[in-house]
Amino acid sequence: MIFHVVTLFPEMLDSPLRESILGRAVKQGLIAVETHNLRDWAEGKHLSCDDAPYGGGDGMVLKPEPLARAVAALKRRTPAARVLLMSPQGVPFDQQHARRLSTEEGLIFLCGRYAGFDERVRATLVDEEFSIGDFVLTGGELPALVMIDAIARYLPGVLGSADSVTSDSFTDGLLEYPQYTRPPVFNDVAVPDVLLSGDHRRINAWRREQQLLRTLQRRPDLLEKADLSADDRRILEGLRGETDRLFTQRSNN
Ligand code: 9D3
Repeated sequence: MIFHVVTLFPEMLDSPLRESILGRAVKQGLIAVETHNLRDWAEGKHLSCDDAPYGGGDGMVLKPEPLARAVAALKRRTPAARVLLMSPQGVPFDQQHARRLSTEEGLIFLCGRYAGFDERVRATLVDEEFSIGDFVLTGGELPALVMIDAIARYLPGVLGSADSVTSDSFTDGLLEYPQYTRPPVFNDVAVPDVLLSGDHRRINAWRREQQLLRTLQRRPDLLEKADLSADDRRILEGLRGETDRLFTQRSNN
């Protein structure tokens, strides 16, 4: 799969793409990431890519023509590529998007900075618009990198078998269970007995219950979409009852 990133700051992407799992995937030719300077498609003496907004107001707006020339040039290279706009107004990127986009032949990421995009970029050049969450960054480069990272993990050979995508907690929609390694006691906190029992049925049951408890406590919103068995639902009802009783006791004191 080929990722094209169009940006005014192509060097922002360089070093993360050389490291660790992504770096190895690039070396092995499992993915290719090309960064492109938007200024290469700008015109005029100053090669400007932005301009003042019609109607007035602060800030600048990214001009549509350089972006259009960039998309046209990159589609000649990768005709089937989908064009993704990085912006705070986009759909919140999630694990389902990562999995779906991993089946594409190529992706073209358009990154802006504080200057917004001319609306006709959205209307005529872009297939999908993504945000990576409700916080303000200085540009779309890190979001593009985040999406590339999440998408690349799904490509065959990118992950070692130890870190498999199928065992990701987000795959069944629950948070992960607590993990422990040596020593058996650290800062007066002992490893739960069940994990030392060697009884793998009990261990698996405990881990599933911990997943449900954590998700209930930290991310109850995830439970609505989670992939839950009848057993899970029964355990969850028990946990809900327990935490409700605790809460009632505390608020009575
Ligand atoms: C919505 C705020 N805009 C009003 C003028 C200004 C603005 C602030 C920051 C426009 C762009 C940016 C830079 N952010 C991104 O380009 C961006 C982003 C983000 O800030 N948060 C989460 N996801 C993304 S994807 C692209």
